[in-house]
Amino acid sequence: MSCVLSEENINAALAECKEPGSFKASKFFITSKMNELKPDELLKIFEKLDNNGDKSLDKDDIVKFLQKFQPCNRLLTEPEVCDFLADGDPDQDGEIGVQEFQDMVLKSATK
Ligand SMILES: [Ca+2]
Ligand SMILES: [Ca+2]
Repeated sequence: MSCVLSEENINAALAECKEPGSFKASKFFITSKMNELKPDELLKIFEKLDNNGDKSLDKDDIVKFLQKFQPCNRLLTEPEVCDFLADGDPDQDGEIGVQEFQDMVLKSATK
């Protein structure tokens, strides 16, 4: 992760969602400055988040989202995972594809 995002911005984003229930994907993307990355940089992050390499993020991938930035972080709660999917899965197949992920992150800029 540190190859595309600064440690400082990641830490700021993680600090905002320490408490279970406080994670909001769009807020995380803005604070970490992930929404200012280029699509190919987002692809690198996507590949790290995709545990089983099937080119989509399902609930099992998303629950570990914070741990991909720092292994000591908590898992996301069930409602946080559902919110994440509601934001990033417009075709509602239960998974976030590469294009959906890039759209989700980049549109956070205007919120
Ligand atoms: Ca996956
Ligand atoms: Ca989808």
